[in-house]
Amino acid sequence: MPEVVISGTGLYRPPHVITNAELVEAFNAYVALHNEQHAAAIAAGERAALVPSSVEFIEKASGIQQRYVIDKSGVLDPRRMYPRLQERPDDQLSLMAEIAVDAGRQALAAAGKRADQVDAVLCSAANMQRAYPAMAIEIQQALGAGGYGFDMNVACSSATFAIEQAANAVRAGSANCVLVVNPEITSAHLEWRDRDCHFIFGDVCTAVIVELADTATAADRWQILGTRLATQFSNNIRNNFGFLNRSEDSDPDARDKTFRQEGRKVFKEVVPIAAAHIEQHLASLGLEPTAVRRFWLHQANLGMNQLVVKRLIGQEVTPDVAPLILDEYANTASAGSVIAFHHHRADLGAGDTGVICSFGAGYSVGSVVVRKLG
Ligand code: CO8
Repeated sequence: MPEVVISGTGLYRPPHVITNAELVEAFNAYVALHNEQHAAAIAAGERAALVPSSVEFIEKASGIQQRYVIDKSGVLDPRRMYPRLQERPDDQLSLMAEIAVDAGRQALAAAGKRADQVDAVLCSAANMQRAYPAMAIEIQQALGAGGYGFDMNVACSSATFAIEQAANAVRAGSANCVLVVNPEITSAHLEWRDRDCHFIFGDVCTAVIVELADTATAADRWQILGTRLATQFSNNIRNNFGFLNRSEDSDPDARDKTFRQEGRKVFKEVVPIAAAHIEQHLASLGLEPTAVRRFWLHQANLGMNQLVVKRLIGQEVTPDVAPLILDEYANTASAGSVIAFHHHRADLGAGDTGVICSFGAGYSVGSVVVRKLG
């Protein structure tokens, strides 16, 4: 089997930051407006009053301090509470493609590759902006890449699942150099009016170059020792938005048409699944968890990551072992573990081993075990 490496990464970070204080202020203004507007129904017991959010809860429960978003004004407008984005004509680059091209160009530069050396583009994210043509094909054209492109979605595991598809394509010889992009515009599918989840997500796009080891020229190369994917159906994280909605005459603004979850159940159920998955994957490669220099984990919840790693290595988890980026970026769906890998690998040396691992809706878990080449 030919060796496959990750030879470059890129990161598009949106221009606007929403701090927890700003978020809570807007949410609480929305709550006050709502309760005032429905005062009679609330007093008659026909409708429940909404309850304010708090910065203390958000930081204690999740570890999130702020998030980046493509549009801030719409999200923080208590009379709107979702981003304000401009519809674009068909002959203009679409928004998801635009941020993917930005991240993709950075990854190409890091890998020392020209776009025309890319022969497959995988656009893998928790939400696609349209049904067709595939976002990946628009990105392929905008970059000037060759070969083929396709979209895929495994929610928060979209990036790791795509890295496996890329590595397999390179091993099988159907591509030599694959660009994986993860444009996550989570702000457009988050219910900012729901106290239980309004703080969770942020926007971002990551990009990864996966190529044949023989043709990789970057100094910073990470051999893919193995990938492992697993899924197990659960309704605990779900979004019913879809192409059948119109035919079903359902309300496009109904609560089930945006992200919703049973957060506590997800926390409890996914921690053991993720820890066992990583342990078994490492064992299949003849590796002990304690031999892993760094875990670049899915970034949904600080406590969740600490528990997963503690189960694996049996000791308190330091940022050196499992770096955190969710304090700055919040949960960026599939991009989180790749952002951690992007920001926190430069200090590792030749021979160091690490695990990129995602977990989330599906349920889905994907792990990529990598070793830095000298
Ligand atoms: N402010 C103040 N209090 C609050 C708030 C708030 N904002 N929200 C809830 N509370 C209250 C609750 O009402 C509850 O009160 P009480 O005890 O009186 O009933 C109390 O705080 C505790 O509430 P929870 O049990 O809900 O709180 P948790 O400690 O469980 O924390 C979390 C909630 C942070 C959501 C936590 O459960 C968590 O992080 N779970 C893991 C979630 C996870 O990993 N999800 C993966 C999701 S992402 C994914 O797979 C991608 C999907 C695709 C993305 C699509 C883009 C949008």
